[in-house]
Amino acid sequence: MATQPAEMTVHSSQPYNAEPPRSALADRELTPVEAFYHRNHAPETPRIDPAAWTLRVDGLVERPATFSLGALRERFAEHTDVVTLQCAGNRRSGLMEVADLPGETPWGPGATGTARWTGVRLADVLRDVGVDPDATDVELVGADVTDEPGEPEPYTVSVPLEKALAPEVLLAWSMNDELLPPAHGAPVRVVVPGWIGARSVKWLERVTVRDAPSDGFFQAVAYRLLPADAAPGRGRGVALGPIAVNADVLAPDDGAEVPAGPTRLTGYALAGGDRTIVRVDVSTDGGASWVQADLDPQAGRWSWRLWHAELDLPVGTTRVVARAWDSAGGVQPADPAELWNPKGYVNNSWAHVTLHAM
Ligand SMILES: Nc1nc2c(c(=O)[nH]1)N[C@H]1C(S)=C(S)[C@@H](COP(=O)(O)O)O[C@H]1N2
Ligand SMILES: [Mo]
Repeated sequence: MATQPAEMTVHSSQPYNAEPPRSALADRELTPVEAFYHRNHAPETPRIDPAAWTLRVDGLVERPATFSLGALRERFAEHTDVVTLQCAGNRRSGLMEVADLPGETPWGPGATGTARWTGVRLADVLRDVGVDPDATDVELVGADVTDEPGEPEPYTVSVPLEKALAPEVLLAWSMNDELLPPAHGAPVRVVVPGWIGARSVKWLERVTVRDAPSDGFFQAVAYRLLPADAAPGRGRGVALGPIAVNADVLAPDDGAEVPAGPTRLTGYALAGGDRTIVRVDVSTDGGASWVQADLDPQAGRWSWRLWHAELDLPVGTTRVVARAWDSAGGVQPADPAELWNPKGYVNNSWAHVTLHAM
């Protein structure tokens, strides 16, 4: 059944940056492609002929190789997994309420989504070409050229070899059982489960095995966590990798008017790296007391965990907050002011919506 296109909030058109409203994500294991956020750094979406596309695999490997899409599909076993992507800038607007972040996209709650991805394992491709013993990192290069570094540069990042060899990392050509759309990286994108969206390179063209992280702008300068008083610069701060435990309320919407009395609240929680979500707490008194939400089973090992809770809302305005706990006992911090950083990443402070009950 065709889904109605969601009302996306468009933050910019070139590059195209857009996010769905909470309601388009609520109560769905899979986010429809039409409602999946778009996060781009180049003004133009590459349009690549899948029949002409090739993937170059080189660097510290025994047998550098070039694969066509057909060769990838013939040579390596196909794998499908449900995986949540989340931009490191998701919920940045909450940090902007603490202090301004000039030039950064003011993402709300929607720079995240979950899809079923099909492709081959990056690990299988790397084993096929033979990785040198002194390799440590795998650079991933997209076809899109961005001006953000000051001079034109293809979108380039890297992941440590250990993650690149993990079975969950896919080179995917399909999203929710359809061919990957051009906007989401056709013909082939990387999917790096548990890691910030920036590492899941779209329009993949080249994989280079190295003995150091990529020098690409989006590895060496952007997507790095800086102390609050530091200025961004090459090699400064820490390159973000695994996602930090996060959660949000997806329904009712922030600012919604609802009938007083029992109200069903739903949302998602996502643990980063190889952690899992073990608990979600909800509070209507600013965190003085908490009730535990019910957790749905996960659609996949690397997908978000949907949760729901029934609250008894009194007439008037209630601010509802929620926080998730992961399997290492990690929990979301209360206050975005504790987290504010000069590029505005990783706002995983308590989720909140304000509801008006009548
Ligand atoms: N080639 C390329 N890959 C990219 C990007 C990009 O700008 N160019 N953006 C990254 C970021 S920051 C995120 S959060 C995800 C977004 O994927 P989506 O647009 O399919 O949601 O793609 C990542 N891969
Ligand atoms: Mo991102």
